[in-house]
Amino acid sequence: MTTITYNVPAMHCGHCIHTVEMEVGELQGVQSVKADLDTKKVEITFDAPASEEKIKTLLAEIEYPVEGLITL
Ligand SMILES: [Cu+2]
Repeated sequence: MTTITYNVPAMHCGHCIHTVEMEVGELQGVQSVKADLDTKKVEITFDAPASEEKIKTLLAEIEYPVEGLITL
């Protein structure tokens, strides 16, 4: 199990938070998604078959590109 935190500055309202949590949450292998509007951070816990690459690709596709990784 891996937990990563991404910086996603394109999130600007509750709808964005909902969309990001729902879309990423539907990726197979993703255990939990917590998006925070104030900090623009998304914390994702996942296992295979999900991967950082798949998560980043998905976020780019739904117009919420990852701008940085906050390492823990
Ligand atoms: Cu929004």
